[in-house]
Amino acid sequence: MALSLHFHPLSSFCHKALIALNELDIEVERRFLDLGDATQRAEFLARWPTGKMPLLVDGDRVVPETSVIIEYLAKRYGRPDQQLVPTDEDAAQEVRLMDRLLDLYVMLPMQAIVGDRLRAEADRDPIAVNKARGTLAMAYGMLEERLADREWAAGEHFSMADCAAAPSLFYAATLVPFGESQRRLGAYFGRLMQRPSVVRTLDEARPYFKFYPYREGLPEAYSP
Ligand SMILES: N[C@@H](CCC(=O)N[C@@H](CS)C(=O)NCC(=O)O)C(=O)O
Repeated sequence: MALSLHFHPLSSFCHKALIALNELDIEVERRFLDLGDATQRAEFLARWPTGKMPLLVDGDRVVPETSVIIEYLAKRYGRPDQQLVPTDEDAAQEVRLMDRLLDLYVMLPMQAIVGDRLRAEADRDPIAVNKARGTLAMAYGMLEERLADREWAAGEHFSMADCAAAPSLFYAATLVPFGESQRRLGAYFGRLMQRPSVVRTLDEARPYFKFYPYREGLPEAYSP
């Protein structure tokens, strides 16, 4: 097996893929990607034009996009008892829906807010940041409702949707804390933070949290 993953240890989407790798017990060669380095950036863009990480490379095959990477790994290299995307079609559809909701309405607005903070002050966009904060609040409300009848994001079993939830909520909570009325969401986040695949991923990222601009809001266990 010649699997490698191009990643950065602080990146939330990379955490999503790493959590899945841990769940599936798959070891890959990890290639640290520094997109701030012009040579690495040019090489990476030549391989995958969106320039988005993580990127899985399997021999000659390039596998982009976290949800596609996770399904690819689970189908080809996962154990049959590790169904991050269930074989039952209805259950699989719920996993894919929750995965999309978490990527689009938690991960992306969180990224937008953090990205804004990393810009020079003159280039910041408070309107976009406010909108992103509103999206996070909306998503928390939606998750609170959906968690009424389930332990994990898409049902009774840990799935690809939880791989998306853990890093997105980990960082999003530093920007918009969970509300008093969002108890199910808070409890769910607690379960995620205890999941061994998540603990391992966050532990490995620990030396880098000092570079996260909203580090003061990180859970105490990961406070630099
Ligand atoms: N839809 C993509 C999103 C990946 C993504 O946004 N990755 C971020 C890091 S968390 C990235 O590569 N950012 C670098 C850039 O935009 O230049 C996926 O699911 O893989």
